[in-house]
Amino acid sequence: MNRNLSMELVRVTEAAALAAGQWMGRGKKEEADEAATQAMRDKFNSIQMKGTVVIGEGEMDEAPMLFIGEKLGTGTGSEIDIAVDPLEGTNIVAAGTSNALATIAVADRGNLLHAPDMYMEKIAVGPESVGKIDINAPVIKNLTAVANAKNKNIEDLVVAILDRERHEKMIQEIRDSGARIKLMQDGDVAAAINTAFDNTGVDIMLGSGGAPEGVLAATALKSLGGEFQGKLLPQTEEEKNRLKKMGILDFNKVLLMDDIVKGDDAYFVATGVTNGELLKGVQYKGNIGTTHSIVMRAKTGTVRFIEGQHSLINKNN
Ligand code: VTB
Ligand code: MG
Ligand code: MG
Repeated sequence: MNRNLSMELVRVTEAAALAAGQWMGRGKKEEADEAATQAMRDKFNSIQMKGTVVIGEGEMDEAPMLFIGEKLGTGTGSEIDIAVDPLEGTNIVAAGTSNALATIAVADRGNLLHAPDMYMEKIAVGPESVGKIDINAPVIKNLTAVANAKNKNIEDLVVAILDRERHEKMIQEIRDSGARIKLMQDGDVAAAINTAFDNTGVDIMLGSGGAPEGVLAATALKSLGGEFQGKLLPQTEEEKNRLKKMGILDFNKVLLMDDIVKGDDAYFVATGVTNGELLKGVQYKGNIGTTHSIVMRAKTGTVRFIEGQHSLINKNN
């Protein structure tokens, strides 16, 4: 892939964030999602590439979502795999809370996990804890390992986990270990990335969330030198059949970072929609929209923070 692709990709998430940010706090998550999706699709289609969505939200008939199998780009240039979440955190935007992102990951064709939109069990950590975690190990073991790796007491750790009933047991185990918790309403992509930045105050992310979000987080952590492990969690026979159709037969397989993102020619890009620990949300003033994005490439490990000022009247921005 051409390294200049990174700027093209930032335009895509910036456009989605600028569109979705208008819906902050209006209680309308579907409208926010649709605005992000449309903007993303439009911008993607102006990039010279042969892109295919391999994991995202929705399948074929669920328009206007960017569906799995959808072709994006001008149809000329390199063949690439795309993972998308035009608006990661629709409820976040509807409520105006923290950590909503417009986000995408791309890699050479065949290199991103192709899976249905279902739940995935996840564990994510930053660079210091690489090689110390195991998604199948008890919570206490992972937390002890991360505390040791980071030269912290277990009581000093902050574990990010989605506030869901399905996590009741895990939350109790975290509390029993003595570690502290950041319960999230949504936004596990941001939480996973946060583990790689000390100043965000998140040491590890645990629990299950969306599989597309898992692929996005894994690509980011590959670029950041962290670690991500996942396990797909089909809930029904129908979901198992969808997995089989996509060629995934061993449902219990631990998906290591290289199983989710093969090789290292991959990009992760996100633009903040609402304020988060790492990225600010979109700010509007008159005809100007200001965005904050992060762009990374696994191959080089370069991480760029990009602030954009966009004219909201010039439609060609
Ligand atoms: C998580 C969360 C996302 O979906 O992946 C979640 O991080 C998983 O689904 O922001 P449930 O809401 O059913 O737990 C989101 O909330 C939305 O994509
Ligand atoms: Mg979404
Ligand atoms: Mg999402």
